[in-house]
Amino acid sequence: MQCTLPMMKKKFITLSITTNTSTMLLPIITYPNKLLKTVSSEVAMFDTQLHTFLDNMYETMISSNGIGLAAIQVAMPIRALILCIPDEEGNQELSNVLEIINPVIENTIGKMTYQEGCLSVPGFYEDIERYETLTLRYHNRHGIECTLQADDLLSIAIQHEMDHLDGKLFIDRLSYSRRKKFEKEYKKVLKEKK
Ligand code: QAP
Ligand code: CO
Repeated sequence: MQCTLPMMKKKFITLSITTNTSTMLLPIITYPNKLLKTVSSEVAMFDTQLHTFLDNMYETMISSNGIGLAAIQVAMPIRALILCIPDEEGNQELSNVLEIINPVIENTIGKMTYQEGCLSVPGFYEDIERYETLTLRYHNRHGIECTLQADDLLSIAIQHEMDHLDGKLFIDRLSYSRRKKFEKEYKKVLKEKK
């Protein structure tokens, strides 16, 4: 008994440190914050600092009920994004998380329309046309070069998040009249929130 008490104490401290560092939520920037217009820079260092940041992005995305998040949405202007497309049961498995760094679209096939939303434009959803299928080259968190073929929702989500890396939002792709309608409705909602 005299021996187990200090051991238990040590275990408790170690666990609490791990929990604290893995659940750091980052504030999500929302429209019309000008930071969302930033053209993000390429990632050069695939170090622990990047890994911690990606872990925090994941926690932030899941806790906000998102399926995708770009680094600039949490005020970090680097070309990094994460995605977690829900499975048939709507579960977002940790094993399905994609961390995409410095992505480049290599090839595209077809077009499709999907009703998109964005954590930085909460409460608004609009039909946007995107490529149906794409081939993507990117780096993973360790700096390893990867290739991926995506279609349907994953393809759309990749294009949506890649737009963020160039300072573009899905509402920037609306026609003039639909954008005007959006601005009017969004202003009204912002006023009501105050
Ligand atoms: C981007 O969007 C996306 O308005 C990810 O109140 C969207 O995770 C890719 C969200 C559609 C492909 C298709 C939005 C959560 C989440 C909201 C999101 C909201 C709560 C958006
Ligand atoms: Co978005």
